[in-house]
Amino acid sequence: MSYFDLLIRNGTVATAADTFQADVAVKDGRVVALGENLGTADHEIDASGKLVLPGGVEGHCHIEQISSSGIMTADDFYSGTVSAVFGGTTTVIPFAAQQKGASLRQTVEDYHACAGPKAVIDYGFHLIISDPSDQVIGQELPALIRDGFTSFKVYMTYDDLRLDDYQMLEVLSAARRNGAMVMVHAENHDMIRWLSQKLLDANHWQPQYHAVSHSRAGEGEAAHRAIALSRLMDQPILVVHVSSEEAMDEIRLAQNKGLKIFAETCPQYLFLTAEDLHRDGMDGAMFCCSPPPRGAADQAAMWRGLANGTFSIFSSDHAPYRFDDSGKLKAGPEPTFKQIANGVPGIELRLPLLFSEGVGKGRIDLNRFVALTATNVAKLYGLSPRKGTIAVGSDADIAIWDPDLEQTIDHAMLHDDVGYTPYAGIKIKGWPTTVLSRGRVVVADGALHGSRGDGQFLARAVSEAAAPLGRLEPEMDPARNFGADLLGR
Ligand code: DUC
Ligand code: ZN
Ligand code: ZN
Repeated sequence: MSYFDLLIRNGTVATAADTFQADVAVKDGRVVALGENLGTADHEIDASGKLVLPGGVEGHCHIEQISSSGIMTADDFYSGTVSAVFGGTTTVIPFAAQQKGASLRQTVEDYHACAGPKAVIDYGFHLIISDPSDQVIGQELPALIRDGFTSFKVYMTYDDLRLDDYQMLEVLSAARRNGAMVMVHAENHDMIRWLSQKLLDANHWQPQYHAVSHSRAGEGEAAHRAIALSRLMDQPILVVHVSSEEAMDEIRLAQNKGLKIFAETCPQYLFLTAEDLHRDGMDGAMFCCSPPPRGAADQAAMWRGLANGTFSIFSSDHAPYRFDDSGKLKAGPEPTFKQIANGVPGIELRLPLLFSEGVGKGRIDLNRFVALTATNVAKLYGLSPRKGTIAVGSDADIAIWDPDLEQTIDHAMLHDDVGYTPYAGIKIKGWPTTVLSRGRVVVADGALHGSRGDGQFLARAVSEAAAPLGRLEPEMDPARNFGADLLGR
């Protein structure tokens, strides 16, 4: 019997900070040593010629979630986490989504019951708040934040989810009082509503008009407004799934002023365009997501933002709906663009796509890749340093990559239950061939070794990133507004 349970030998280790040659020793599910000549272990993996990277942390995915219009995602917690781990992701943070009128606590219990017996890798939950009643804001939310649900998403659009600006301020104020990260879906609701109505009135119902109805101007305006609300409350936000240069510029401007505005973009905004929604028949429905894919200039802007730090994280926004009457075509064989479930799958390809086109083509370096896909996600959402890095004491969540493996994407190589991939036909180089979760091999050479229920729930800490700047607007500063303490903290 050796002291170590596992040694990963001869690999090139990369973290968000450094790339170096080292063996990695694991005991009781954690990394316990990095170095040379570490001795022997019960189990050894030869990583010669391979990259040894932290397993990805997926900060934005929808699993076993029923949409506000009543459509169930194709993936449950088994297929969703299996698909994730085959693509090098070892932690997922999907949503526990509150339906209007429902208790948040009950919502969380329901998602726990689904995830516990099925998840193959570790998971936490963000909350989606669609009904910020006094009970939710005053009682349920503070208690849930204490229990490790330290981030939540709010929507500025969608009839059944959207909050008005007043409600957004209430949520931001609760986040400030209790310490939580607020994720914002930023699109102008009435611009979408008006454009959609006019398009439908003119009989423009096909999938491509989805992209027309979700304008760049509407995304930019909402990002600007969300930033103003965040500034007034002195409460950081994270703008999710940024698709347009216009929204990105608003975020960059705010960051340049020193505001804590974080942002995320996704594969669909790098690899798809609005042209994909024009495909034959109803095929364009497979590419309908919100915000929609844009154009080449926006794609180039997203790459710039990934490289220059405007975006802290890269997430899939995996929102998988089958291309049949259980999903995209639930409203009938020719639904209007308003009836098509919004979302594209991407949980398995998130890392390989970014690795191939980002690291492989020199747009970002390997350390930035690790930061965007793992380390920063863990930091922003209260999982660091347990997750998202390879360091002594961290969980041994590790993906061993063959950087030279070339493949052409085809849905048959993936493990989700969606039935299609929007990225079919793209040639990629690099794939994680062995993936470990807490030191256990979950994937090796194309085979699954993990089981249902192996994943553990992660109660998350409050992240540093969610802490207010302490830079109050004059109107919110009791010393300058006749003593009124409007923030209550
Ligand atoms: N847009 C969202 O806001 N969520 C899920 C998928 C999508 O397209
Ligand atoms: Zn969203
Ligand atoms: Zn989403």
